[in-house]
Amino acid sequence: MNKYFKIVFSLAVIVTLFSCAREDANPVSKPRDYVEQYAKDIDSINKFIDTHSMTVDAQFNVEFTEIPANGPEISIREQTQYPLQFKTVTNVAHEVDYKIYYIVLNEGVGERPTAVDSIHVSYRGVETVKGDQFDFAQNPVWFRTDDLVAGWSEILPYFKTGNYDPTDGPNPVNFSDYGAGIMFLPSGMGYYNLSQGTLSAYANLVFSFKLFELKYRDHDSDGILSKDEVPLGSDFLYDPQDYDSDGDGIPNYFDVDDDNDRVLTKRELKKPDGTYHTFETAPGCDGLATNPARVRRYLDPACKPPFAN
Ligand SMILES: [Ca+2]
Ligand SMILES: [Ca+2]
Ligand SMILES: [Ca+2]
Repeated sequence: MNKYFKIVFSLAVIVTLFSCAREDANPVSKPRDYVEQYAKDIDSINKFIDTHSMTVDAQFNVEFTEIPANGPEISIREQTQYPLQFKTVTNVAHEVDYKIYYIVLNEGVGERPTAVDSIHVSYRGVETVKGDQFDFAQNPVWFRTDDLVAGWSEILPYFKTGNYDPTDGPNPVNFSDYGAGIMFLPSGMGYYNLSQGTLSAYANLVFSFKLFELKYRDHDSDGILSKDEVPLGSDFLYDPQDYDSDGDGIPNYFDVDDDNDRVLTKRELKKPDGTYHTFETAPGCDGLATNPARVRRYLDPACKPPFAN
C-alpha cells in the first residue's frame, strides 16, 4: 500500500457525492479522535438497524421506518429476505477497523466496478440519527468512484451493472437486472467532520443505490485498464490503489512505466505493425500469450524492445 496516494485519496473524498462545490463544505474546526468517534458511530448504526424496518419495492426503492414501541415490524437486522452483511476495512491513518454493513438487494448481471472506475448510479442517502434524507439522485448520475466518500469504493465492487433495453430511447426505466443495495457508513467512511446543506458533521450515512452502468478507466492512459493493474489472480475486491509492482511509490494504475525499466508501458505493448496489445493479449518475454499466469513483458524489467510480436 502506498501511503502518499492513500493520503491524497483520503483528501479527495472531500469532493463530495453532492453536486455542491467543495468550498460549500463547512469543516468543523478540530476533527475529533477517530477511535472515539467510531465507537459512537457504530453504536448509532447498530441502533438504526435494530430500530428501523425496511420495505423494498420491485424497482429496489427502499424506505426505512422507525419501529414504534412494541410494534410488530421486523427490524433491518432481523428480516431474512435480504441478509445484513458486513466487511471490515482497516484504515491505518485512523487506527480504526471500520465495520461497514451492507445489504445486497440484487447483485446485478453485468460488469463489476473496481474501487476506481466510473459508475452510473441513482441513490438516496439518509442519516442514522435524524433519519432525514440529505441527498438523492432519482435519475442516474455518473461518478468516479474514487472521488466519492471512501465507503462507496469498498462496497460497489460487490455489485454488477444491469442490462439496457434501448427500444424506447435513453430512459433509465429500461434498465433491468441492475445491481441494487444498501450501505451503512460510519462517519469516518463518509464526510467525517464536514457539514453541508442538511448534512450534519459526523453523520452516519445510509445509502440505498442502484448501479446501472459503468466505464472501466485507464488512469495512466497506458492501454491497460485500471481494473487489470492488480496482481494476477487477485479477487474482485482488490483495490488498484494498493498495487505498486516496481515499488517506486506510484501504484501501477498511475505508473506509465510499471516495471521501472525506462521503457513506457505503452511502448512495451506496441507490436511491430504499429498496433497495441491489450492486457489479455500482452505476451510474456518469450513472445507467448498462452500461459494465463505469465509475467507480461511490460512488468518484466529484463524484457525490452525490440519485440518480435
Ligand atoms: Ca492503465
Ligand atoms: Ca510503480
Ligand atoms: Ca517499462
